Amino acid sequence: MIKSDHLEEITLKIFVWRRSSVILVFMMMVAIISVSVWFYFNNESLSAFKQDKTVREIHLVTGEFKGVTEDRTEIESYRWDPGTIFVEKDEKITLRIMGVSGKKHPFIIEGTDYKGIVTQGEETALNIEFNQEGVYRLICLAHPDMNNHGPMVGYIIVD
Ligand SMILES: [Cu+2]
Repeated sequence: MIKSDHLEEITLKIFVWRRSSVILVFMMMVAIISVSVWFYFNNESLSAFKQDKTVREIHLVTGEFKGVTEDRTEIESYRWDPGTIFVEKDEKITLRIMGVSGKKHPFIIEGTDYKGIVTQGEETALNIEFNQEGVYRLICLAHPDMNNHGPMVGYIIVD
């Protein structure tokens, strides 16, 4: 009898221990999941906020200079305005170029893969980022020099 009672007590203890450990494990899992979910959403909102804050917008327009020489020859030159912009190294920039003068301006940023087309009456947006300091030229391929209604060349100073 004594032996059997003792065994019962042990069985009960194991049962109690097991039950409480199951509850403990369950509560820990709930806690871990809650914390993970909180971090997941919190991090996402933080990074979204950070991104919005670090992308700087720079606005340009396409302009046009016109003149008449003494022999009454009309001359003109398309321009990016402003003609020089300053950005930080590794800074995230959105260039927004509004087409005011000239029908189409296909362009490249020399030394990079960045390119696009600015069309009259429309805005062209381009996300750019430079990992090396230097002076980068924004060149309109239709008006690159004075013989082609240019030079339509802008300068991006990365410092
Ligand atoms: Cu052009």
